[in-house]
Order: sequence, then C-alpha cells, then structure tokens
Amino acid sequence: MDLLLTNIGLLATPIGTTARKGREQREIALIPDAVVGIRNGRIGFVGKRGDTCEASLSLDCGGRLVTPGLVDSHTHLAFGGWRQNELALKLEGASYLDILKAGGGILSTVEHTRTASEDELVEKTRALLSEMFCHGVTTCEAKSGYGLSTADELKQLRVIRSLNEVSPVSIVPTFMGAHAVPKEFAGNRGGYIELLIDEILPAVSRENLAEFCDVFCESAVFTREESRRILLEAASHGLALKAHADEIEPGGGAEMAAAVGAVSAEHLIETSDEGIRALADKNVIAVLLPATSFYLDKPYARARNMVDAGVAVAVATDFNPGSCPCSNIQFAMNLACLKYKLSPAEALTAVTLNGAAAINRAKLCGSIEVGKQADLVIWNAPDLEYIFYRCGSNLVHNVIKNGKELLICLSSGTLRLLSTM
Ligand code: IZC
Ligand code: ZN
Repeated sequence: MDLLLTNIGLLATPIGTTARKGREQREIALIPDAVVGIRNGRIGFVGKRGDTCEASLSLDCGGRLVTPGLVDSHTHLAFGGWRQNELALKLEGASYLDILKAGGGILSTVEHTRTASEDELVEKTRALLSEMFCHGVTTCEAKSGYGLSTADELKQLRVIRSLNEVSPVSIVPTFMGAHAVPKEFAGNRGGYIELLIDEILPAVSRENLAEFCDVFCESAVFTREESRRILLEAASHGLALKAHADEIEPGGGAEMAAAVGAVSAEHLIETSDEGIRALADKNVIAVLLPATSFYLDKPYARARNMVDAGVAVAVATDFNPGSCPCSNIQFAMNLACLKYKLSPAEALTAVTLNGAAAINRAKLCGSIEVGKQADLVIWNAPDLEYIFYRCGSNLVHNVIKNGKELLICLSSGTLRLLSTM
C-alpha cells in the first residue's frame, strides 16, 4: 500500500455501487478500530487493528471517525457576482419568484456571469471548491444556467471542465440552460426554448461539456410540458436527466421526472403522495436540499415519507448565490437529521453513496470499499452521531482525495500533497 490509515476509532460507510433505498438506506457498515490501505489512489484494503498490511507511509487517525468523502450532488457553483442586495428585499417580504419576476434573482447572476471572463470565473470558483473540500466534499455536481446563450453556457461549462482538472474536488457537469428565460427573450419563452433545443443543447453535446441535463420545472419558469420536451431532447443527445421539481409550487414535477426516466428529481418540497410513489416505482433518486428550505424559510421536503416509501434519498447543498448561499454540506447534514428526521446512518448514506448515485458515480465513490476511489474524511469526532449533533463548526480533521496525487486537506485549511501515485 502507498498509505495506511491506522487507529481509526470508527469507520462508517454505506456499502454498494448503487443507491440504497428504503430500509437499506440505514444499513451501513460500522467498523470499530479499523485500518484502511490506499494503493494507486484507490482503496486497497479495509481491515481491523492488528491485520497485517505493508505500507510505505502511515497516518494515525487518533481514534477518530472516518467516513467516505462527501458528495454534494446538487450545486450551481460557477457564477459571477453575489446577490447580497436581495437580503433587504427578502426582509421586506419579497419572495424568491417575486425577485426573479422583477428581473433580479437568477437574471442578475446571469448578468454578472456573462460579463465575467472565463479566467475570472475559474479563479473565483476554485476558491469556493477549496472551501468545500476542506469541509469534506470530494465530489460534487455543478450546473450551468447562468449563461442562457450559446456562448455563455459554453463558457460556464468550460469553467467547470477546467476546474475539474485542477481542483481536489471531482466535478460532474450538468447543462441547465432551462434555468430561466433570459431578458432578451422576455415575453418570448417559446423563442428561447427553440434556441435551447436547436442551438445550445447541440453545441453542449458536440463539445461533450455535460453529462446531465436539468430543467427548472416550475409553472412560473418552465412548465411540465416544456420541461418534458427539453429533457427528452437532451436524452436524444445522450445526456442523463435531472429535474428541479415541485420546489415552490406542487406541479407534478416528480411525476414528469419519473416519466422521462430521470436519474434524479431535486427539491421536491411540494411533491404529492402520487409523486413520491412515482419516484419509488421508477427508481428516481430524490435529491433533497434542506439548506434551501432554511434559507427561503419554506417547508422541508417530506424526506421521512420518501425513505419509508422506498425512495432513495440524497441530500445536497444547492449552493448558489440566491436561494442557498451556503456551500457547507455539514449544515445540510444537520438539517437532514433535525428537520427531515433522518437517522445519522440514513443521512450519511444521503451525502455519500446516494449522492454519488444521483450523479452516476456510485461505482467510483460514495463508500469505503476495495476498488473505489480513496476519498475519505477523517472527522474530529468519536462516533457518527457526533457529526450530526454538533452544529456550526467545521468538524473535518483531514480530507483525503485520490487521483494522480494523494491530496490531503488539513484542518488548518491548507492543502498538502501526501504522495504522487
Ligand atoms: O440562482 O437562484 N432555485 N435555481 C433554482 C436556483 C435556485 C439558483 C439561483
Ligand atoms: Zn438548484
């Protein structure tokens, strides 16, 4: 082995290469006094104290908890500007959609993203990714949708591609041109949808810049029928599908996502019982975003009902400059227990294996098993309950990320190269 993690007080991990649903979501492996060996950037060995295993380097985990690297399966992380001016509007009672309808919200981020250069966006987003890494995230998803023109969507997706090459966090790119109707198409939604289908989507597909396509399916943004049409078009270009569904109003978005064969449906705050059944029947992963409910002061998605109905639930941040300017997935983990009433074991699965499955990475990461990427978090915690119970502090001690290089993030926030594979 290249590296041996010794003296792990407790190793906690879901097991498998597919999403865990229903009872399976809480059936995780808990190994006290564990040892993990890493070879060529992959997990090479998982054992108990006393098992013999040769290694060139070893790292004493000091009796701490070790989990898989966290997977943030829903972010809008590459954007220009911020939206702190919306705070005053919110405090005066303006809703998320009021701000969007008045030309703010997503459209103000579109302005800032269009005027920023590719390099500026890379530098800004790189710092955000380092912050996420030091909070335990080793893989994330990132959506476009702040360009809303061919050139600007391609620019945003190229930023994501460049960052994937330099960041310690692996990034899965999602094309979300159907995020809002840009101001030059105000009053002509049909015209924008034609542009999306005839020009932007084919260009994204030609450059192979995205693995997924997402739509903001909401009656005030893209209707269920429009969303369905855009997603089916994306599928014909070979993209896997996702949908922002039932975030603000119940609109049958979950049923639409299930009908088009989406990998995941996201938000689902207002999803009906029929919608939950459709997700369970079609094995659609529910990506739930509790920090957005917190930030918008909205109800929380019915995660407990979803798990009990056999839906695989993932939890992510939704990090974006408007409805959730919080990139700390540990906050979403606290809310997953406190507000969704998931158990720590269910919530761990939600931010690891189920998150990985929601972005088609469950064969590579999301659990600590021989053959998977060596993506691990060493926590300043003695057991699993502790990281869901403590709140407001970064509880990460170290993060380890595979790749050509074995990178380690120290709790001080600095990155160190441990060894080169
Ligand atoms: O920038 O407001 N919900 N899209 C759908 C967002 C939130 C991101 C934003
Ligand atoms: Zn979102």
